[in-house]
Amino acid sequence: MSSSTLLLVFALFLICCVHQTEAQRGTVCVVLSTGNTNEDAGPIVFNLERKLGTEGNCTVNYELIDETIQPNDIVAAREGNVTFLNGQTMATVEVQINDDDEPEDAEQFRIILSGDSIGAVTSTSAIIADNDFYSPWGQWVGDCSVTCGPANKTETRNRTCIAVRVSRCKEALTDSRIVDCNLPGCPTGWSQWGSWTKVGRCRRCRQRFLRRRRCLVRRCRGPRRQGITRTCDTPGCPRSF
Ligand SMILES: [Ca+2]
Ligand SMILES: [Ca+2]
Repeated sequence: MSSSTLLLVFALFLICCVHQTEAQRGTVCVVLSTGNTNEDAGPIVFNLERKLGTEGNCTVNYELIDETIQPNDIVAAREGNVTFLNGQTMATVEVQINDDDEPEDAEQFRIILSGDSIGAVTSTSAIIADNDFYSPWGQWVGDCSVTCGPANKTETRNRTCIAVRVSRCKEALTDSRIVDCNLPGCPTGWSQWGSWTKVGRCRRCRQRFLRRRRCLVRRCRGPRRQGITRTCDTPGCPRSF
């Protein structure tokens, strides 16, 4: 056998070995799993699948590329790698996302695989949908129609649409509820008598005084006011009659 023939056989042997090694090790493709999600429903999970062989360990690198996302939208390293162990066919890359408070459009990023063992599909995109449509609810507001005793009141609260597109706000902006007024029980009967107060002017050393009390319930029996006549507190008037 000539030297050129030997060289050709050796080259074919090497090619065959390489193909055999790749066939045994397989290749890894990315399969989008939870590609699109609301920003409060993370993480986004990319499934990686190993095909055409599962012998030995197989490592692929990945990179997360910003397409429209902001720097703080993803709470994860932008680079990493995944190792499939012998016999392993599936693995995942989980990307934690940030549930911010900023109204914004949906945002997109991409995962890209690299390495010696990557397959035909090495990249796919994921979309983070915004969930910031409304302002926080305001305070509950409502008054009771009575000042004491059992009663309910209707309270309302409001919020505003803060979404980038107003059409996204499909839920109510006003909320209401009926709650107990939680008032103290109403007093029974009359209040205490008030102090005596002068009525009119002092005439012939006599002065009319009056005091009143207030009914604290729906109806009361008895006088609402009392009157009395006293000596005027004026020099020259007798001390009493
Ligand atoms: Ca949010
Ligand atoms: Ca947001």
